[in-house]
Amino acid sequence: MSAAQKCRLAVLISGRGSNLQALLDQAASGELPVTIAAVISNRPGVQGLERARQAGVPALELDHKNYPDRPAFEAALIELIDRQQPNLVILAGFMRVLTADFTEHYRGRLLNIHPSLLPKFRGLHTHERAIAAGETEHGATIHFVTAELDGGPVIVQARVPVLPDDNPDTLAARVLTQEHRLYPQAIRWFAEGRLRLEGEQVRFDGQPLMQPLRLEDFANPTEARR
Ligand code: NHR
Ligand code: GAR
Repeated sequence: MSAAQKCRLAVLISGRGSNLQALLDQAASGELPVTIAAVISNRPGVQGLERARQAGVPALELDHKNYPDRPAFEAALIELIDRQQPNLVILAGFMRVLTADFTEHYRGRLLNIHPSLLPKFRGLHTHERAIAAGETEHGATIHFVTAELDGGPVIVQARVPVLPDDNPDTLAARVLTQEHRLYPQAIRWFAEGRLRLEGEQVRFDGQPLMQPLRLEDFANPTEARR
């Protein structure tokens, strides 16, 4: 990728696509120096595909139910993704576990957003579990994807308080607002060449990252940007 050539993204989704929308909006406004080459959903007819079409981005369906097993689905998925020639592959609410063959193929150029402060609460139903555990703080994490589910090297996190009256939906909404700022920031760093994976080590501006970056150390308050 030369400076003149924008980072090409393939975005993988399974549903609503609100994180995708944040990327589409920032790519359109020029805030995010990327080209969204395609959006791919393993579930047909989801809202995220419509969001892509509205933005003039190719919206592709690859229904996992049409394949006999995970490896067969993933072989087709790899072929479809590679045809888009992306520099970076983004999981944005993508809900299928990926095999090591897939994660190795895209090692160092595959990111996920997970709705918890990893390593806490890997897997599903994170908001419900954070409340049940009595956490006072929760959030979202961007990490490089490896074969270990939600276990790849962490890049950056956004934190929110858990309030006494929260239920999983109110907490999820608070986290989601931060997700929409968190993913564009991490992708911008990757597109600018500031972020890379070296072995198991994340490097940011050439330095090994000893702990996750914190979004609040970078992002301006929304008010200040207006
Ligand atoms: N694959 C690997 N190898 N590593 C990761 O870190 C991955 C991954 C695939 C998806 C996203 C993830 C999350 O952030 C993700 C990270 C789906 C499941 C799951 O159990 C778990 C974690 C994540 C996504 N999916 C069920 C399955 O059988 C299906 C659930 C459904 O369809 O509703 O694949 O949380
Ligand atoms: C987001 O909260 C994302 O962090 C989470 O699903 C939601 C997708 O919302 N991802 C996972 O739970 C991955 N297993 P969106 O489709 O509106 O972006």
